[in-house]
Parts: sequence; structure tokens; C-alpha cells
Amino acid sequence: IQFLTLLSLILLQSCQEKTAEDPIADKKPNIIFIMTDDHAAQAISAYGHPVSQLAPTPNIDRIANNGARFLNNFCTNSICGPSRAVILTGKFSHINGFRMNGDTFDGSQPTLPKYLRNAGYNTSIVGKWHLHGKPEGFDHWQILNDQGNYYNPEFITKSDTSVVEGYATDLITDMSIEWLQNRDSDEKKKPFFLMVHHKAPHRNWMPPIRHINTYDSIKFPLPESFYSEHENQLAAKHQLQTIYKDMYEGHDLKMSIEKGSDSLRHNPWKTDFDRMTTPQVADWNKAYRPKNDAFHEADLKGKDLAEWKGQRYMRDYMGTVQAVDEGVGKILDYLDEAGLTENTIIVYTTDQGFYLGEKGFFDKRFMYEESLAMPLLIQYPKAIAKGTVIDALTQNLDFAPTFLDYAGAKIPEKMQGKSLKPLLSNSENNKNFRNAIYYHYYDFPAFHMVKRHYGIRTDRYKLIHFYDDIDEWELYDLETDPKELNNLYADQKYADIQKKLHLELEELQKNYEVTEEEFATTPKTQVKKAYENFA
Ligand code: SGN
Ligand code: CA
Repeated sequence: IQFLTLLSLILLQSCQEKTAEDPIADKKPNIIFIMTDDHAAQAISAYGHPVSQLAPTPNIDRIANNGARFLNNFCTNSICGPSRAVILTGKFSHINGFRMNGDTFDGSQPTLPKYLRNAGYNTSIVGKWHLHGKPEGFDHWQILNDQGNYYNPEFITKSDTSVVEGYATDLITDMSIEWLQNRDSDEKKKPFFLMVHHKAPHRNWMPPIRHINTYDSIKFPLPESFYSEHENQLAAKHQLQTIYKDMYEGHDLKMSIEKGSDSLRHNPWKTDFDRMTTPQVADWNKAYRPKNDAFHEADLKGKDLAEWKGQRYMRDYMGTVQAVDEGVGKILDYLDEAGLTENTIIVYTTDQGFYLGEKGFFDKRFMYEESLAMPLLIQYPKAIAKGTVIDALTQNLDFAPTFLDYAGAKIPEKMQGKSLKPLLSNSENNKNFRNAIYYHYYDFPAFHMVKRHYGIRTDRYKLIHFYDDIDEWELYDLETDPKELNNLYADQKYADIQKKLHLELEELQKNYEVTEEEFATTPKTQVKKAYENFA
């Protein structure tokens, strides 16, 4: 007994010492949530895809190296506003009510910033909001007007709306750091929750002046499926988001009308360029004029022209990504200097995945891998081991429960996601986390004309139903066909798997409270008109 008493005294003392040594042991973590718009995992070097190795993102990779990299993180609805609404509520689109970009977010509902504020957090959002209406639950907000612009964007605050001169990515980074620096002494007593929401690398991919020429000498490998004919993929056949067919030659590809001119070809939304200052325009034209002149001289046709467009797209896209990466580096450095790194959870993600020429596409929306996947990197030195790799099936639905869990707050039962904390602390096995994910995209008829669809993805298979003006099922075996080019639906060899997936899909819909109302269709005349409008 004496020995045991001695032992427990030693143990008690070592615990006390540990607390004394570590003054932040009981402190709630700060949370910085950095989210870009349309950043393909293929363009983040931590994910190892070949194109990213030619345009690395060393600062974003710091988060992966310091913490965890998720390999199977997905959105529930691959489009901007809906993804943001899922992140704020921890609920699917059909529950939070924001199904497509034109909807207005019901700000009166309970949200992550409101819960965190109740848990004692100082809350802030800087950058893209895109949910219409004003942000609620934030002590401070400074948001882009609607989609926002790359150059000299308009910012809305509680007190006014004004144009701020500069480049959006740099402005959002600096405003975020300024907010951290300028918190008053009362606010500094609280942990913070800061959402840094970039516009980049969203269309129309305007790089900062310092990166207009960064990738000129790089030839990015274009995906094998660049010229896919979408065999047995009816919805893919009818989309309007093919790089070499649907990109606007002026607005998107910055192609001039003729040699020696700076005037752009098709450029329907002039405000992206017209808002630039005279010096910005001069620098811009100085960089693009020689490249465009060389293009005119080459007089490209057919596949050569398509590939030139692919390269111009990649170079501009990667240029916008470089500025994001620099901004992430600046924030990480600031946290280091301010001694905040140890007690801050830093997340890097994007609102949905994106196409860099796979299947010939740009944009997102489809339940195919590139647009379904959301890169997700999380560091928290106190609780996440360096170099952690997580292959569990996770979703943006899980973010809100995760942050509440780390904040020591109760996770509301109505939230439909699950905390990722057990995965990150290695206490739950990846395989047991979730059997399958559910997806539903609604935004049709709309820009790019991707038809409505819903589906299920397991660790190996994917079943999708495209509906509205069509009624088509697609089935993929991701192990044998990771690029999803071979639709196996109705293939007898897969009959059992297909049946099982149908049952699992129904089960998910039941569990997530999906009702018949979610499958409404559009009058045929309206669809026809939209195809004409967007063509
Ligand atoms: C804009 C873009 C589209 C894009 C949607 C939705 N056109 O309309 O290409 O799909 O936003 O993007 S643009 O020429 O105006 O940029 S989202 O990320 O906001 O959902
Ligand atoms: Ca987006």
C-alpha cells in the first residue's frame, strides 16, 4: 500500500508539473478556416498530382506536413453557396434550405459561428460569402460583394460598401491578419474563429501582375481524357463546360481580337477588366500582348488550338493559386511570430473540387471525382501528429461538428455530420468512420447546364442518378476505372453490386430525411430556353 501511495503521489506530481509547464493546456483552440473557391486537389502539391509538381504550393503543403491530409473528403453538393451553407450548418442542402446558388441563406437558423460564439469565441469572416444577405453570428465581417472581383474588389462591412484597390487574394490575407492584430484586450481574452474565404482560383482566373508570366515556359500535361466523347454518359455529353468549346475567348482566356491589339475577344462581363487602374492595365497588357501576338502568328487550328487553350487556362489558374499559397504562408508566419501556432487549428480547404481539363472540363457540379473531392488539410500541433494521412470517407458536413468538438461545445443532435476529432487523434479507425457518402446537385437549368443528380459513393463504387429532363443511371468501379470513363450500369457482372448500392442509397436518403419533394423537375420549355441562353 505504501508503494502504491508513493506511486500515485509521483504520478500526481508529474501531472501537475505537466500542467504547470504547459500554460495553454486547458485553453480552447483558436480556429482559422482558410477556404478558397474552386481549388482542385490536382493543383495542390501535397496531393502529389503531376500538374501540381510543376506549380508547387509549398505553404499550403506546410499545413499537410505539420498535420493531417485527407484523401477522401467530399462535398455534398458541388457548388459554391450550397457548400458554404453545409459548412455553416452541418446539415445537407435539403435541410438547411440552400440548394443552389440563386437561393438565399436563412440566416436565422443555428450556425457554427453562433454556436462558437456561445462557447466563448470571438468570430470573424473575411472574403467571399456568396450566400446573399448579411453574415450572422460573426462579431466582425468584411465580405466580397457577391462573387467578388480579382482586381480592386468591392467589400461590404457592417458600416459601408467600398472598392478597395489591390488584388483580392492579397487584400483578403492582409485584412485577415489585421483583424487578428487589432482585436482589443477583451477580445484577446477569447479564443478566435476566423474564416478566410478567398475568391481565387475561381473563374475568370486573373493572376496578380507578379504571376502573369510565372508559368509561361511550363507545358502542363493535359489529362488523357481531355477529348473524351462521354460515351454512355448522357449528362456529360450535354454539359456546357468544355474548355475548348465553352470558355469565353476574351473574358476567360484573355485572347485578343488580333495581332497588335489589346482588345479582348468575347468578354460579356466587362467589369472584371474595366475596374483595373491605368497602371494595372499597363502592366497587364505588357504581359499578355506578346503572348497573344505569338498566338496569332502561330495560326493554330483543331487540336493545336484546343491544347493552346488548355495551356492558357492552366497557366492563369496556377498563377492565381500562387497568390493563394503566398497568402497562406503569410498567415502561417504571422501565427508563428505571434506565438499562436501551438494552440490554433488551421484548416485549408476549398468549397468544392474543380476540373483542370479532365473529361475536357473546367468548372465543377458533377458527382465525378474531381469536382466531388474537396482537398482538406488540418494542423493542430497539440493534438494532431505530423504527417497524418486519413482515408476515411469524410464530408464538408463534418466540419461544424469537428470544430464544436474541439471547442468543447456540445454537438447539436440535428447536425448531420460527424466530428473528425476521433480520426485526427487516431482513436477511431478510418474504415469504421462511414460506409458511404450521399450527394445531391440541384442547380439546373443554370450556367454550364449540368443536369440534376444524386448518388452514393462508397470506398470503391459510385452510383449516380441523373434526372430532370433525362432519367439515366451511372455506375463506376473506382478501383478499376478511377477516371470514371466506363459506365457499368446494367452490366450483368455488376448486378449484385448495383442492387446493393441501390439499397444503400435508399437507406442514406431515409437516414438523412430526404423527401420526394427533393426530386422536382423543370418544365421542358424552360430547359430548352436555358440551353439556348447558355450556348
Ligand atoms: C459564375 C461563373 C461560372 C460558375 C458560377 C458558379 N461564371 O457564374 O462559371 O460556374 O459562377 O461558381 S463567371 O464568368 O461569371 O465567373 S461558384 O463557385 O460561385 O459556385
Ligand atoms: Ca466554388
